[in-house]
Amino acid sequence: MNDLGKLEDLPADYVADLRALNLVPLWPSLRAVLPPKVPTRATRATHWPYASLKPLLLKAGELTPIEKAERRVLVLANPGHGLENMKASPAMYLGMQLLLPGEWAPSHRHTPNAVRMIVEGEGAYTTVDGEKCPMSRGDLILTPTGLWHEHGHDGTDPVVWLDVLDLPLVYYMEASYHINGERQQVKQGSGDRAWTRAGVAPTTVFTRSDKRYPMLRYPWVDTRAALLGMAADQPDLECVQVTYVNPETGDDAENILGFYALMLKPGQTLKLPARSPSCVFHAIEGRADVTVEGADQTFTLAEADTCCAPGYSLVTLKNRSADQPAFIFMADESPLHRKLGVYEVR
Ligand code: GTQ
Repeated sequence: MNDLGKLEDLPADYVADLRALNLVPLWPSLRAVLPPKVPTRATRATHWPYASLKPLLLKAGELTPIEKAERRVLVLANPGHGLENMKASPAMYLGMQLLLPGEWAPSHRHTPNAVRMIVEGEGAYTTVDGEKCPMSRGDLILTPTGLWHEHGHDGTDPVVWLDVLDLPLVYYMEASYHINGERQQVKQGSGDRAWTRAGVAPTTVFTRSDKRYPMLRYPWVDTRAALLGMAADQPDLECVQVTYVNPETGDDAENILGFYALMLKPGQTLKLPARSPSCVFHAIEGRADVTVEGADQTFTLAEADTCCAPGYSLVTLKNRSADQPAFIFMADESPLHRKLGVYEVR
């Protein structure tokens, strides 16, 4: 079964004749592209500690003015994919972006979807599709495919956020491009206010706005309160987790990547099932040990640290604190896997 013919088994002139016609024999590569039972994964379990990354990001602020960078970002690249390919996983790109007081990252739109998870600093904002979204620690702000977005900063201290984009996938599809635009006219109001109270929602016959993304900002205060409420009301609930959704449709907030917030109860150890999509973990509050099956070490995720795990691996999360909850932001490739019909839980 496993002894398929090799390329070297074939006469060199035959292989040359094939190549001249842009033809390739399948059998020497069949096992590589369809390995038995478990996919080959280039994605390596990788940890990006914030404490070591932050000084280098601030240094980028000194070295490169925003006008020369447009977006001042250090990319969290997975060595398994080759650093220059700027992938955290097959479909996920991660970047830590710095904006200094008074700086402006000009308006553009692009085909990849993005979200920002705010890591630290106050006073910055992103204007998305004309809506001004203030940035505070732990907030999640969407910039879905095709929507204009630009970043500004009226505060006094550096602001840092984590960008999560489906850029590697969209680039692979040869569908990645951007368009530069003018400074946006800010419209009144904020989408998230209409959806602040779960259980009451805008009556669609009156409010239909043709917006595919009615909610662009998910304030951390609300997400955190939901997690604490769930944990208090359902003491037996193992996995205290919420999914960031489009409140109008209940679907995932974006089309390709999925976003979640998880609370680890004091002292809790949580085993996540092995699933086909790769996953990213980012500590919003508290510290957690992240053990990825097959990886030979356990990462201690300190506040603002980020790590990733390849698909099809068991991940165990352990809250390092015995008396405080820990809050983890997660991003994964589940919506993509589900849409393609390859989603699996092992
Ligand atoms: O802030 O618009 O990390 O366009 C990469 C590409 C951030 C952004 C990134 C981008 C942005």
